[in-house]
Amino acid sequence: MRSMTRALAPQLASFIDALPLPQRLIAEEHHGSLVVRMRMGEHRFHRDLPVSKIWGYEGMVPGPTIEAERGHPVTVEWRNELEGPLPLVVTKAPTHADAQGVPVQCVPGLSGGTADRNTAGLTGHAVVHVHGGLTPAVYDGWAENLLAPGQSAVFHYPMDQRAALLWYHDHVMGITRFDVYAGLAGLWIVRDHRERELGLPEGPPFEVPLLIQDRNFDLDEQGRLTGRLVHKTDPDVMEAFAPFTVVNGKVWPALDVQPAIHRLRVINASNARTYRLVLVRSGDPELDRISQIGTDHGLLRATTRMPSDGLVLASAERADLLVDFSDLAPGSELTLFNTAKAPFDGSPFPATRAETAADLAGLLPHPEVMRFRVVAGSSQRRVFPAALATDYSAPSPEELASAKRRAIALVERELEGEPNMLTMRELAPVEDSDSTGLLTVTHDGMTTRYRAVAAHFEDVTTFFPVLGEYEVWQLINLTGDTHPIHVHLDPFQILSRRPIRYEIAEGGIEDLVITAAVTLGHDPADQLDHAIDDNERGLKDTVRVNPNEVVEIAVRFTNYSGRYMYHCHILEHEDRDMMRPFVTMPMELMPFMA
Ligand SMILES: [Cu+2]
Repeated sequence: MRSMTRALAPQLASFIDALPLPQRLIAEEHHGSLVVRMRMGEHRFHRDLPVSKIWGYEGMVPGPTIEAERGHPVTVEWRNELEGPLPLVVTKAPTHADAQGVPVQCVPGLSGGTADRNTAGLTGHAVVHVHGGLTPAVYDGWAENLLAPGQSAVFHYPMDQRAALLWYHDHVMGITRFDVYAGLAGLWIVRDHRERELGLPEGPPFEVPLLIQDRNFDLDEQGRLTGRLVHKTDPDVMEAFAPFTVVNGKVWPALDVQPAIHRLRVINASNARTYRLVLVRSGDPELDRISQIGTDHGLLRATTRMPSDGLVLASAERADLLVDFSDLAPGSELTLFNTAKAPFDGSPFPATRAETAADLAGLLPHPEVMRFRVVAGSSQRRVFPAALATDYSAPSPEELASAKRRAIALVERELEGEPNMLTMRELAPVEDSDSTGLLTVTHDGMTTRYRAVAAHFEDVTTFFPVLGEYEVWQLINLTGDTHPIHVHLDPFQILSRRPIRYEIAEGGIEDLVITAAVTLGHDPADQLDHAIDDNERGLKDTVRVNPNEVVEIAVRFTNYSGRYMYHCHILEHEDRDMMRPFVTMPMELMPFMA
């Protein structure tokens, strides 16, 4: 393994390009009425790369940042003006590693793969979802309600929700991973009175959005990078993990900062890669410089410190950070590193070793993310209140006691001649003790028996949450990967994260037959602590479910009835059936449901 932990020489210089700030599209300046076109564009991901063809909102990567005010509805006419074909090469390399033993996902180029023909023919069907939006079902971007090139749709967003960093991205059934990878993603910021009361930085230069993605590019005959986007998988790994980290559309950029507190609005907008971010100065981690004030759906109740290993963000998770540069002299440099190997399984990695986190076997050839350079400016030190949000509380024991409980197993199905398929099973408790093909969950000597009642997206809907009522959803991970599970519509709160042991019978994961025994309790060989981080004690819409773990979340849908989706936000999983519908209903209609 010695050769596997070496770093690869980067083919692009790091910290050269200035961090771009996405164009702001402030809804109030347009009376709440916006037009956003999806267009083919040309984008330069790095000074030394040729231009890449992309599909982007307004032809840009990322798209414009839409900024809205709480309580002021926004209307967007989404115009699909995409021109095909899909501007990236999709390939599955024939081997997991190249002749030198380097995993093919750590290097550019097709690695012997051929261009996939079906994706090469895609002409640009699209549907827009505002992730984190409390959006009526008809405007939520149902994955099958597509706009063909030349078509458009007007979506109404009530914006009756607290301030938060949301994002909008493509959500087409089966090809979200390609459309988002091609560039169809942008930020959406909701602002409100409470944030202004706290005096938080708003807009440049002290509020800086960081949209983090990983991208790969093709090579020409001479081995030079061409700029053409490459989505590469291999026989062992069905997710695309790319070697180049891109922030706001630039590979390994740098940002000049004044000696002051900066508010970083961070989102992991990668297809599959999880990041564990560590800020390093002169070789040492400086996580104390950072405090976290918000998560997916906005402000936490109180400022929290970074977890000791660094800030973990799986696909679609967000963090609102205050970073204090006020004591630093001009010329100081701080570098953000990623220490999470891929596929991520929750394994710890000490922040002190962040600079040497490169790990080829862990598909992390270059841990660099970006750099901050302190420049001259009047040093500003401000103290923000420690108490932040006052508008939410944990569900009460009474509310939880009467809550409807639902169970979902995250499973891995072996397929002939293909990587395993990661997917989900909705479970229903059974009384009949003679049945076989069940999943059992044993806790304190009590065993609950479940059968799988839905496996695929198109299987019958089994979740009908009642508006206004709490439900407890139990996510049971029977796979070796961490899955970021995202629920559309209202945010949820994490109730518990507990270790499990489990045994799956030989061939025990079939469509609607799961033969497995789960026991609550810690396996001695399991190194994870299965704790809820302080920064997860807020309003979330995406939660990491680690291996050997069951996570319980309290969900409560409020205002909108209709058909929505929940899914793994690893786009390669979502696209291959790790996604299911649910239908929210007002209480008074429940007696009429068949
Ligand atoms: Cu997943």
